[in-house]
Amino acid sequence: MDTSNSAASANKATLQTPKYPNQVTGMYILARALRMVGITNMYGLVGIPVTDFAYIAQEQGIRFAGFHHEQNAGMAAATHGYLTKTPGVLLTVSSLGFLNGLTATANATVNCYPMIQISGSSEREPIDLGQGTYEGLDQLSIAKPLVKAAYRVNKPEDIPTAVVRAYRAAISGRPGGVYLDITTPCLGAIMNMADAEKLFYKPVDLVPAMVPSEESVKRAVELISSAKKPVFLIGKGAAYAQVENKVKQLVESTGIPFYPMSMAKGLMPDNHPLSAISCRSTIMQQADVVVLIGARLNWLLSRGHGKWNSDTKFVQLDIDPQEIDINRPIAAPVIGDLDSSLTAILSQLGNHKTSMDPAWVTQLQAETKVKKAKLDERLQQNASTQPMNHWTALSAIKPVLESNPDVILVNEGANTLDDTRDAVNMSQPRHRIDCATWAIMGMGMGSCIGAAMATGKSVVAVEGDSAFGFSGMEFSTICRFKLPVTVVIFNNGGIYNGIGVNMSNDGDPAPTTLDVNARFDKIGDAFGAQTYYVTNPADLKNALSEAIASKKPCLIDVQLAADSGKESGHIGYLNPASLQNITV
Ligand code: ADP
Ligand code: TZD
Ligand code: MG
Repeated sequence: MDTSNSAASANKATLQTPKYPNQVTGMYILARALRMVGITNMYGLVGIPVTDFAYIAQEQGIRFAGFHHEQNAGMAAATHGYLTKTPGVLLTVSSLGFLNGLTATANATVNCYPMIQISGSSEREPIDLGQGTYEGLDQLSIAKPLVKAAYRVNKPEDIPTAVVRAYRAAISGRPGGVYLDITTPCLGAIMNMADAEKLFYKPVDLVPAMVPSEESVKRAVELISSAKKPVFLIGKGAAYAQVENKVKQLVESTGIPFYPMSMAKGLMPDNHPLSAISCRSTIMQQADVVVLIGARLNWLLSRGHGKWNSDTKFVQLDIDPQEIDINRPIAAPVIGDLDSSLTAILSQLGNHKTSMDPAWVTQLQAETKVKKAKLDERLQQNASTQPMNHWTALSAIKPVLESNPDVILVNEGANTLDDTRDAVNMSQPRHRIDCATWAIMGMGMGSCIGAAMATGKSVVAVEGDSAFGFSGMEFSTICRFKLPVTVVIFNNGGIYNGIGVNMSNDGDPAPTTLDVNARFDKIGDAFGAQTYYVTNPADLKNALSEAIASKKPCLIDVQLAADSGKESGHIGYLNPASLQNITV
């Protein structure tokens, strides 16, 4: 007899035929409240005190994805939020489970992704008195500085209000991570069902439009119209806001070139005639007016300094007034949601003539042509190198991904990130998800799962071997949920590469060294996936095409040379300089 199965069905029966039909718990109220605001998915890892809640949520129609580690579940929730414009939900247990998940909630906050982390917490009194209770931790205080908003719920009557507040906080204004702390006594508290029913309500206008002032729009339109060398600089805020149609109209009606940040690639096709994606330095040095559309002038844009021309004037379209003037004076801030701001700008621009110098566009187009030829040559030159390097592998991957534009690309690593971003053209909005603002590793498998579940689309992850290690165990989750996800691992045997030299000669691996002979494909075998181990570009191309077409979990271990890749990829200059001779 299969005892585990009968135990599972007995458990289910108990849940579906409550012992006390007229009474409900805080757990039930929480599941219902989440459904009332439209939550359909939850990502997490259960245990005391949230196991039964996850079962009840499933029963209430919320798809629950159970993970091996909370950080990965949190990355999935954050990606779900980014792709759907509704908060992704993460469920964690108390203490370490909460802390593991909080890393992802903090990362979501930094990236402006809407998500809600719901964590069970121990009863208050022994925590407040430091009496050593089970998984006791003052979670609310720890979460507060790292998230957009944090609330604790002590009474079941307060749950619906708390859920609506968390939802509004995650999504309104600049999106971010919200923490909802629900105590064990609250989850287990019993209420009369009729009284509980009265608590639920459908909130009105959950995502209110925020319309910019007429004056700010006028100022921006005048500046754009007066520019000789203008550029639209598009960030992931625009991808999140789903304003691709308005951006297209803006670019095409004015003829002004655009430059996308990494996750805004594809909002306008990278190979559009007005794409200036290869002309970053020229834009920084020569553009006279740059219009930031849902992009921050943060470290990814040298904080407005470095190569930037000190005379460049900025227009900035953002929802957050506190984003203005933080690194450079902003000549024309337009504060509002992007949809409203772009609508207003488009309607006024029609009445203005632009002053753009036509030579500006031809100059950028000529530079784009030269840069494209250089990239093609680089791919060509490396196309048959043995053992493969990053560019050999990308010469095989690029045509496959570009001919499957509807596949979502997840990408992390150092060289694996930089080279894939530069090599693979995107042509659809929100089809590139990467390490983003904090440049963190560990978003890979969670983002694949969140992207596949939120959209139903196929996903390909291109992962460095180090990057994959942060969340690799979740390949098992991809398999359990039978998701159409292909994970491609670039194995060069280390962080940046596999040739680091240990300066003590004690026989231990160097700090950046992993294992160039590791067979990652066998991890896929363990979970029943289709797997491939490839050592040449022809096999890689076939494997990737077959894997995408299968719409099943697949893992491709790509053997690279240990000396492929340089320290920190493109951002080695951020390292403090050492006076010693170090081989990485
Ligand atoms: P990137 O990394 O692509 O440059 P950032 O994450 O730095 O993008 O910037 C995104 C910006 O978009 C943030 O400043 C955020 O406040 C803004 N933003 C997010 N959603 C909206 C929206 N709906 N309307 C206007 N601005 C938004
Ligand atoms: N830890 C976390 C959470 N984020 C980080 N960014 C790092 C450590 C440091 N780091 C990078 O910035 S890139 C990287 C690490 C560990 C991995 C690079 O190696 P890889 O890719 O194998 O993923 P390449 O192709 O070998 O460069
Ligand atoms: Mg590596």
